[in-house]
Amino acid sequence: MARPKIALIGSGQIGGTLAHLAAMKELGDVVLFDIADGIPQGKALDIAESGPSEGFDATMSGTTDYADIAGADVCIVTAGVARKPGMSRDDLLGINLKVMKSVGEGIAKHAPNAFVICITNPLDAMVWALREFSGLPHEKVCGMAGVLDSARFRHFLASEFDVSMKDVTAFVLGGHGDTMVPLARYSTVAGIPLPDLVKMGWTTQEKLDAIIQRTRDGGAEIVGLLKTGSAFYAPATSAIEMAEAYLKDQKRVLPCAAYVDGALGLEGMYVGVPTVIGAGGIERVVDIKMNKEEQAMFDNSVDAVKGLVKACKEIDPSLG
Ligand code: A3D
Repeated sequence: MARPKIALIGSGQIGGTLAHLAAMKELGDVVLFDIADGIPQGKALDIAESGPSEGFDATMSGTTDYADIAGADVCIVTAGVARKPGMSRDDLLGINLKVMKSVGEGIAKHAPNAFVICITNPLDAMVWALREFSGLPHEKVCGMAGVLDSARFRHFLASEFDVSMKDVTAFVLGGHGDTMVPLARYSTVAGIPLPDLVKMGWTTQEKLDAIIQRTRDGGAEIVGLLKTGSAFYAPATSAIEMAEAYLKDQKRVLPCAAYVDGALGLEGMYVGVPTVIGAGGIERVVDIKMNKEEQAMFDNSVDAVKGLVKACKEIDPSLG
């Protein structure tokens, strides 16, 4: 059986890291695409030359021609611009919306059967626009944000409790922005919910609140340190986790920006929710129940996403 084909649309910081990770995990043959001629070809050759030492079997190629992504099983989209210090994710909207149009059309023409994972910011609006421009089925187009935001939350919690991060599960829902909703009640250490751990004296409510805020600001913290761009190692790892769930039909339960129509009281929109990812793409949205306070935070986040989608429609009336 032929190896799966993974097309990476955008070969910048995240795109290059995605290619390296996909190779190391032998998820399939990789095609790096970018409009900046030389970058995808150079990164593909560099990673291919790490193959003999690492011992992976996967071909790497770079291109500026959409025809080369033909028949891709997975497309991961990072094309566009990233944040610099002082910019919010929403500042990227106008530029990246135009990029989503060309990417959506390229995927529709050459890889219409792919499972598409969008990473380009502002995430929830861009994944919606990418789906509109590509016309692919909703369950085959999703966005990566919740896995990363939850991983950041898990990392901070594991450090606070001095336990293995393997035993920390966490849930972050809503839009990928300042309004994201880390859900303490559904986050656990080996099944013990965070509010119980506060009662047990493992941490204080104040410390937990600070960790939740640090999770919300997790992207900005890295932008502030790097000064030249935004995070790329953890975002790439998170998207690879989703791609692997699809390619291996793992039925992973992962939070991601998915099309929700009916669940969680939402009607036909993309936002961060718990999902099941398997060979069918987004196979299910987990319709969790929130308490009043959580629901209010989620509603606020949903409104922020709706505002961004409205702005997209104003910029490009064809999105109607
Ligand atoms: P960067 O290193 O700048 O790479 C972007 C690449 O896209 C560059 O190589 C560009 O040449 C290329 N590009 C620009 N326009 C096009 C086009 N029309 N077609 C194809 N390629 C194009 O950025 P990055 O890799 O650090 O980040 C990529 C995106 O991910 C940005 O929008 C970030 O804001 C976003 N991001 C999202 C998260 C989430 O958690 C959702 C986290 C981190 C970054």
